[in-house]
Amino acid sequence: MTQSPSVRPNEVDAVIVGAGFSGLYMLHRLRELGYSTRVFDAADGVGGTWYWNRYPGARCDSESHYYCYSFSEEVRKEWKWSCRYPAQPEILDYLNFVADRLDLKKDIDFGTRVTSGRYDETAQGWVIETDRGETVRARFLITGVGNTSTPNTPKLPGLETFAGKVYHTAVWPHEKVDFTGQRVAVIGTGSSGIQSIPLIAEEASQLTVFQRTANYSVPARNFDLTDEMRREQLDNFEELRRLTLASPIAMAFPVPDTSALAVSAEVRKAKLDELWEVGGFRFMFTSYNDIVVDLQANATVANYIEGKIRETVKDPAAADVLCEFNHPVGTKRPPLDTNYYETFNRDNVSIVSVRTNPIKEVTADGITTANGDHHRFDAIVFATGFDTITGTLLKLNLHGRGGQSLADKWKDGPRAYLGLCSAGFPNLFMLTGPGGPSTLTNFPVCIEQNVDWVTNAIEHMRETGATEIEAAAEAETEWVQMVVDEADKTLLTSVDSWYMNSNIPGKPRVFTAYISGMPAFAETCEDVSRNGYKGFTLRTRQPVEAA
Ligand code: NA7
Repeated sequence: MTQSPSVRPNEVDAVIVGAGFSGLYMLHRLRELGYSTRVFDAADGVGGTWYWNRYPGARCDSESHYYCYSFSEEVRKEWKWSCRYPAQPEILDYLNFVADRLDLKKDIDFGTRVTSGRYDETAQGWVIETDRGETVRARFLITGVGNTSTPNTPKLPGLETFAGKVYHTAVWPHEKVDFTGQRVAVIGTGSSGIQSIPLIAEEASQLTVFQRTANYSVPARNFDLTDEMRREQLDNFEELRRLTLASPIAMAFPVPDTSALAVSAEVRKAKLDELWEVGGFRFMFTSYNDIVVDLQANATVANYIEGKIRETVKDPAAADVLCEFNHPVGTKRPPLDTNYYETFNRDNVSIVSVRTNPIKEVTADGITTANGDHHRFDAIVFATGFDTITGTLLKLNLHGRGGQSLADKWKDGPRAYLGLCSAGFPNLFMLTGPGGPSTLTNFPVCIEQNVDWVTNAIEHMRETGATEIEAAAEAETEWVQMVVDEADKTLLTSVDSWYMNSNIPGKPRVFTAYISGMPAFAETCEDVSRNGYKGFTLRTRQPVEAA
């Protein structure tokens, strides 16, 4: 049974924000080592992103056997994934299963949002406030708030006058939304739009897709797992884990070692044909090693995908819009789909290019575009993504040393050493934080590494009597610069994307992810701790002298 907030301690070793993949494992590690913890989550249950994103078609793009925790052999053996890419309800069931198996829920305050955090320099700890009016003191504040957790709803003129229903994929109702017989608009063609459009199209009487950026989607080719496949994955766990840990994107498949330009067009086509049938991220990430670093290599794959789209979509005008590319393939988060392009062959589906024909206004009964066309709708679905990376962290309203706010410190872009700690904000750890590799990797692997490293740092402090850990400003500056310099060696900084912090007008345009891969990141973190927490300052609180 969940304890009521009033009987929980208001002074603990650590406060953890978020009860998704990160927060749950963090709680488990700290509790196992005897640290007192409070965990807060605004949701009424565990799951983080998988709690909120319940839109039709929501599913994982990493394969199930490595999109999960690895730390517990029991969990691994007791849980059975149904398919290659599980849908949201199954992933949420998994996280509930883990939380129950490890008895985590009793230590989580659900339905509670952290509204502020202030670092008390004298006490060397955080003072955290919640929307339930509670104040909790903790030596450590650990955020596990995810990177895609604050929805972005564009401020379309007139939206408030719309008389129909408005949905956002990231805060989908818990009950089924029935679009049968309805005229529906979907705005946005990132992963969420691409996953939901085919299913909404099956119900709606008419579906209009508003596309700002044409995306390069690859078939997921989901399939059910047989007992034999599951047994094989378990039997080969060590080898698959080795592959995962050696992979820059932390996925259990081999890293390609050939340039797309080093082979003939025929050989390249044969390889891409083969991988197109395999589907999933294997298409992009096991084919050639220079797709996101060399424009010419990139074009070979982009052209291949364009060919597939034009082969699939029968209406040339719709295909033209779907191929209105303005960025190299792989420079925005690559989506995977099931029947996305095929959906545009349905009589009830059409597409509008917002790039050439922007939305002028929303009226009571629909959407008017710049060319004067008026589309009538019963429902509008925003699949417009998130105030990514920094959105939720900044909403925590954190103030560090000298009362400086994180929002002020990050006004020109996020700054964090190892993507985990920010100078001036001692004893704050940001799991999967900005400047770390998480958004370019398979999350659970990065999360486990982050949590283990933070746990070791806290253990090191306990062993040495240190009470405060803080990233040094110079180490942080070097890290932030290195993140940008490494990204500049690729094509990813040449476009607007949420990796570039530039998916929403007004955000500072700066690359936010460590691009050199999970193995290099893990090794760097190890090197930092092996060398006395290089780049950090550790301090010990002096006892207050008696008057
Ligand atoms: P994304 O990937 O940020 O996609 C959002 C989509 O919405 C994308 O096509 C945007 O176009 C579009 N968008 C955003 N604002 C507007 C406005 N004002 N008008 C029209 N279209 C707009 O979010 P998702 O939810 O799909 O996926 C997020 C991540 O979750 C995903 O990458 C996975 O990691 C899981 P843009 O490309 O910005 O021009």
